[in-house]
Amino acid sequence: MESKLNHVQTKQWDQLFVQGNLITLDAGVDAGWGLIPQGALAVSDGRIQWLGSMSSLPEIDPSVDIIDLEGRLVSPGIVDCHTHLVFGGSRAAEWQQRLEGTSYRQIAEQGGGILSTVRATRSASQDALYRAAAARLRTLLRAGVTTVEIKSGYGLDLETELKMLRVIRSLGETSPVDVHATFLGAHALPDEFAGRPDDYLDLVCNEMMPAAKDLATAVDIFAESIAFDLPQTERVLQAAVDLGFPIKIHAEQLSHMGSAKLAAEMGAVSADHLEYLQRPGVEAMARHQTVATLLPGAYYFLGETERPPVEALREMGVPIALGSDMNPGSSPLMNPLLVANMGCTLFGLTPLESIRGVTLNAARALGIDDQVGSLETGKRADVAVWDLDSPEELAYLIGHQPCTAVYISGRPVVNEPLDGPPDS
Ligand code: DI6
Ligand code: FE
Repeated sequence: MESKLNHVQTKQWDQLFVQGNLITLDAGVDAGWGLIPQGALAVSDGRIQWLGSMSSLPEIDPSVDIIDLEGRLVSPGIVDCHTHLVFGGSRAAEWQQRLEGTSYRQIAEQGGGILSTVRATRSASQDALYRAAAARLRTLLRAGVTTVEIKSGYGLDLETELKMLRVIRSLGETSPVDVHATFLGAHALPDEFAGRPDDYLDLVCNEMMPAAKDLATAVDIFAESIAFDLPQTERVLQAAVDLGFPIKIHAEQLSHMGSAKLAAEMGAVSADHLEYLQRPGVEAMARHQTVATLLPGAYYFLGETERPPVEALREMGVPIALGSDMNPGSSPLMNPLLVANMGCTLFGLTPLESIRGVTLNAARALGIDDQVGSLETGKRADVAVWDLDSPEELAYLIGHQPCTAVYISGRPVVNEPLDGPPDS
């Protein structure tokens, strides 16, 4: 170890972060937080070149840009691996209807729900969609999010699905956040195809999906009694596989259909929601190492009472990720630490499982865990700095915003001055 360190050319480092309490989440170190108290982290070309304790730091070339973390907690940047943050309109009125007793399912069956957001998204300009989504993305960034997945699925026609995907591409170009687009044309059956789901899926598979090839990096489907059934799900996922897309699925959210098992067997990178997941689905996901992406915001906001089978997932070794599911209908949630808190309080995850869920396992749900999600040499220097004392506090405090700085590829993208004592 020592001799290797001595060979490090310090002057090749662009930046050196010093005096941070690092949570590496490096699975190779231990199965825990991978804590490095009083740690340092060196970056070149946007990648982590070295990390370790201050006491093992090699001699520092004076040309290195030094960032003093002043003893703060430092984690990998947060990865939000499941959002629908591009959409038109609002569903606040529908939420009030739900508070008065109408169910999410009833609203959907009356032509509201996803279809009401489809109408608003179709009539919104690309620019208006972009501006509304950019504001939401900024909220996530300030809260420590460095990578985000965003789904289409509120267009449900070729033109609007592509409009959404172009908005997602623009967000990736203009925001420092690393943005991953997922095509979700099979989110609901649009009005004009009422009673003709197979005709709609012809359009999804034969026209929309090939057209989305340059704009999206994965394909998702809402498999549910109010959306698409099992044979329809298989058809859409097979078309995606044939086009070379990684596949994801909204599975077992409101009822059990066996869709998580199907998707796992078809090689899905993740199956998401999973409140009604049963044992055979867990087993298939374990066998295929499909990531279980749990979305406690939707569980909370819909007043769901069926909990995903966390104990079975844990026992069988299924990797568990957490996402915000940020969307106007079932989870208008833009706070990743609250997602982690809900993972603990609502689903029974440990704070470590929750934080791993919004970092390393979320990266895995996007197939990019070789790039981001933990602090390890060779990975992108995506780093969040927190004004907190211990790692558990990341998932403990509710509604506080302790993120003081965010770096993406080593570049400072958020830098909040700490509130010090008043000047005397
Ligand atoms: N499940 C969800 O939670 C979101 N989509 C889905 O398939 C909700 C979408 C919405 O209600 O607008
Ligand atoms: Fe969703």
